[in-house]
Amino acid sequence: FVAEPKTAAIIGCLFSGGGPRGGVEKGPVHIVEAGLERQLTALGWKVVFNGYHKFEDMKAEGGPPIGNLNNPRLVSRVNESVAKTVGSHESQGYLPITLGGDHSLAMGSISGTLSVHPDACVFYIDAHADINTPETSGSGNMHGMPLSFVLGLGDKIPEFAWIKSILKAGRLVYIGLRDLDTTEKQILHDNKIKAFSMHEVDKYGIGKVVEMALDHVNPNRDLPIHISFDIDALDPSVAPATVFPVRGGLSFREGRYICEAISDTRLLVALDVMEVNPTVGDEAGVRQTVAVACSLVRSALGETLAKL
Ligand code: EXY
Ligand code: MN
Ligand code: MN
Ligand code: MN
Repeated sequence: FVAEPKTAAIIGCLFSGGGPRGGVEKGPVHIVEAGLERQLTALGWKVVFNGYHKFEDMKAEGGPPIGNLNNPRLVSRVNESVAKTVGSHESQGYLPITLGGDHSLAMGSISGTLSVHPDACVFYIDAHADINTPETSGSGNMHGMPLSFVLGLGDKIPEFAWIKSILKAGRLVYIGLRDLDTTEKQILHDNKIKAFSMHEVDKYGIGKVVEMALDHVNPNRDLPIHISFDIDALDPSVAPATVFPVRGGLSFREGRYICEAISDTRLLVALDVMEVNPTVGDEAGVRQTVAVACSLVRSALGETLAKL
């Protein structure tokens, strides 16, 4: 299997229902208006962009509470729709770039990838593990839970029965972790999920970490790869405009390196860039964060400025 799509599809998801506050739904507009389409075209890609996904017709209020979940019905419907969009782009051979929006959207984007590539593996780049189940979550915010849903962990909730293709724990790998709930550490341990925290990035260096991550989820370098990149994986000095900054994160180069190395495998089938929140901090910080987000996308799609 070698994924060599020449067409990228931008899926801008104006959604904040999985997080604790708004603003993050404005992320995709900033990223697109910074010139992402033109930048990807300059790299030789055809770019499909059919406007933003606003989910305005999906107001899903009322109904009995589901555990402590915030906006469960809305999050479910939005993600079911995202999964369909991502899956339909991938089945046409396009590379979907899902722009968030809060990271609950990974529930849809990863489900969409698995519907077309059931053997895909996921590189989850984040300061956080986003793997609470509805039972373990203290906040009820679903951007802290997408992976428990795609892995099929936790009690089954009828509302989310549309999630059919389940990711095997051995096909998930993290890079950048540094802020986990105790419950999440237990889940990683119980399910033997491979994670390279910032401690391992410091210890081995990013080159070795990406190689070890690939060896774990993709030993023969023949499985499709989905990258879900939370901008808060990067150090707050690099990407300040996000709601859950955690110091001690990836440098700009480390973030780019992950994307460059995966681009080199020619196995990338889908990319998410999540949690850019243009309402956090000052204008310069927002501009910088948006520019960094665009740079990550370009590097995943083959830009190699740092290579001679
Ligand atoms: N683990 C915490 C929770 O479940 O609420 C915090 C999650 C933050 C998620 C951030 C954006 O990636
Ligand atoms: Mn958030
Ligand atoms: Mn996240
Ligand atoms: Mn995060």
